[in-house]
Amino acid sequence: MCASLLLSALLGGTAMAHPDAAHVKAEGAWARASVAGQQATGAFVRLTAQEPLQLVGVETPAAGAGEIHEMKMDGDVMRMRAIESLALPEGQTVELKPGGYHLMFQQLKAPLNDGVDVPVTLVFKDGKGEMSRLHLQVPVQRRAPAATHGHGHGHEHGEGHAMPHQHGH
Ligand SMILES: [Cu+2]
Repeated sequence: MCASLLLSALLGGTAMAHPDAAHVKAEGAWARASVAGQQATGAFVRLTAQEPLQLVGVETPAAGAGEIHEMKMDGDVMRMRAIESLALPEGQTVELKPGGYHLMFQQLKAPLNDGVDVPVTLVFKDGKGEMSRLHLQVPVQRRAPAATHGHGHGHEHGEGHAMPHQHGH
C-alpha cells in the first residue's frame, strides 16, 4: 500500500507539470566560448523528445538573436545556414554538435567566457502547433566535452569549425 501511495503521488506530480514545459530531455549542453569582437558562437545539446516535436527557436539574453543552423556542403566548402525548424522524432536522440546541426547565437552582447553559464530557452512546436519551452543553464566551454566527442560519423569536413562561420562579411 505504501507503493500505491507513492505511485499516486508520482502520477499526481506528472499531471501537475507545467503546461508550458516541453516534453524534451536535454543532455550535454554547452556553448563555445567566444573572444572579444566575435559576433557569433555556436551552442550544442543532445535532445530527446518524448513526442514528435520541432525545434523552432532558441533564445538567450547573451545574444541579440538565436538561430538553428545546419551544415551543408557547398562544392568543397562546408557552410552553415539558418533553418526554420529541426525535426525531433519521438524517442530518438538528435545531437546538435560541431560540424552538424547547432544553435547559433548571433550579435553577441559580450564575449562568452569559459566557465560561465548562460541561460538558454529552446522553443518547440508539437504536431498540433502548440508551443512549449525548455529553459537551460548552458555552460560555456572552449571545446566539446569528452563525452560528445569522437563519434566519427565520417563528417570530416565538420571537425572543429564552429568558429569560421561563413556569415557573409
Ligand atoms: Cu552556425
